[in-house]
Parts: sequence; C-alpha cells; structure tokens
Amino acid sequence: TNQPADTTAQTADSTGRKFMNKPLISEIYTADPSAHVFNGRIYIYPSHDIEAGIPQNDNGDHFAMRDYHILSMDSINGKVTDHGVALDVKDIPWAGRQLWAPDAAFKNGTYYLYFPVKDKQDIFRIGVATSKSPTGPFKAQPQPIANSYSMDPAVFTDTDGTSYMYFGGIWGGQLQRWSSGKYNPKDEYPADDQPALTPKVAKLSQNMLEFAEPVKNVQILGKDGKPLLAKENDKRFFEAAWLHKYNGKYYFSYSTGDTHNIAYAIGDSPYGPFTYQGIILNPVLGWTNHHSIVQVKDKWYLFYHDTELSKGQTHLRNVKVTELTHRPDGTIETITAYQE
Ligand code: FUB
Repeated sequence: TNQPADTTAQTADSTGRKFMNKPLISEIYTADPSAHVFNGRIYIYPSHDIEAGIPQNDNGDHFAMRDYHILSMDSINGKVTDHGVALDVKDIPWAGRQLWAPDAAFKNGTYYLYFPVKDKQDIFRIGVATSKSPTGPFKAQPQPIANSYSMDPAVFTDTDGTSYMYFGGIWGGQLQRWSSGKYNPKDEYPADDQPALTPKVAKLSQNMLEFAEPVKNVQILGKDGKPLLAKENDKRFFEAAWLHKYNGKYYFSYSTGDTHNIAYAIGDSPYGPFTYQGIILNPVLGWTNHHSIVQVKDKWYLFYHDTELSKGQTHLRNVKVTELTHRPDGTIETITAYQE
C-alpha cells in the first residue's frame, strides 16, 4: 500500500499541463489533507473518496464518503503508509451520510479526530472521536459536539496550549442555513454588496470534546479594513479553514470555493480579525481546493489535493505535498501546482 512521495515528478494532464507533484498514494482516493507532526512523524488526516454512484449536484451529494484512512510518513519524501480504516460511518451512532474533511489534535496522551458528517436529519454537525494512537482506530463520542454545525473543522493549538476549532462552509456545507443561530432548511445568502458569510471559531474545552464558549464569527477584512463582500467571490471564505502561526502572527487560510483558490489572511489573535493577503494555491485540477500548512523541521509544507489519478473526476481526488515559502515580510509565495 506504499508509494514513495517524489515531489519532483512530472506527469501531464489532458490539457498538457505538467503536474509539479505526485499523488502521495495511489491505491485509494484521498482528499482534504490535514497534516500534523506528532512525535516527529508526519500524519495526514484526509477524506477517503469513493465512487458511490451518486450523480453530481451543487450540494456535493456525490462526495458520499464512508470512512477515514490515516496516512503517515517519517519525512516529506519518505515512504507513505496507509494505516487502514480508522473510523467508519457505521460506528458513529448519530451519523447519516457523507464523512467530509477531518482534522486531528493531540493533548494529554489522547489523539482526537474531528469530523463533519450529516446527522440522521441530513444536517451537517461536527463530531469527535478519540484514540490512544495517532492512526486509530478512533471511537466516536455518542453525540455530535454540542452547538456545532456545518463542516470542515480545523483545530489549532496555540503556543499557550489553548485549542480552537475553526469551521464552516457554504453551499453544500450548509453554513448559509445558520444565519439566525438556528437551523433553517432554506438557504439564505447575503446580498452581493453585503458582508460575506464568515467562518466560525470556538475555543475548545480542556477535554477537547466540547466548545468552551459560544461560537464566534471570524472576520476577514479587505486591505481597506472592511469585511469582504459576498460578491468578492475570488477572495471571500467558502470552506476549508486552516490556521497556522508564523513569527507570532496568525494565518487563516481557506478555499474560495467557486473560484477555486486557496487564499489567506493574517491577524494578531487566533480570533482575528484577519486581513486578506492573497492566494497561496492557484486552482488545481478538479472543482475543490483544500489544503493544510505544517512545519516539518525547519521547512513549511502545503498539503493539497487534485484529481490527477482519476483524470479530473472532481469527487475522486489524491493528496499531494509541496514546499511553502514565507517571504521575509511574512507574506506567502503563491504556488501553482502545474507547469504550462
Ligand atoms: O471532501 C468533501 C468536501 O469537499 C470538503 O469537506 C470540502 O472542503 C471540499 O474539499
């Protein structure tokens, strides 16, 4: 089940563009890679894409994933191990369908796997499962995290040991159904010239299983100091939140969804506000773009996905990794994962 990661490999897509990086594994389809270093080893917590035979629609019903596999490697170019099924949807008591992008954290000897899945009423909630091993198997809590909703959880632990969960996603991620604070089955989006819907953040409790406070909005501001507008869809938040800290600053990065960028914004606090800076990763092959950013020894890496292995089938993706560069002024060099 292993294939060495060769970050210099180049194969071409149907348009003749050359891929800059190779899929980390090719035996299964993987996406939405949340990478962490635990005890000196690199662990990747991805979605496990499958062909479920469900027609494509704007809600993403075709992303009908049923379990998670965790990948690990001892170095960026090292052998990749697939550790098999770490959590199955059938073992989550409250779950209905669609195990989407997960994340993981470690505290006090326990590993926590955070995952979005629709409940039996077809409403996205965020769950948590625990294990003594970074690769599982994980045991799910009997209920979703209280007051959680929507999807794409990302957990960041600050240097003082406090952990925060960022989450949310519009369209299929249902964030637009929570504007009133309660679930409304009707989609409600702000008008084009109104502030865009914001991602969410909440501090986690010491036991990492609950929110320690009411959910807050994450403000993403333009260079003019005003919130990004709904019509600025090449910049505004869509899904795939991630938070990393570099030189004392907090970097909030995310996908712009229908414009397919990974964008980022910088702030002075884990709560923001964050000021929009630019694009980290240009669009990749496939509709979705989803990433994580992690430091391994003295270098920084971007984990991302595209659809090289399935030749462009949007719901059958493969995870990849490439180096990421912070410039001396703290901005990030834009990555294009292809050569023209
Ligand atoms: O993998 C399913 C969904 O696609 C994720 O939750 C989104 O971020 C997008 O990558």
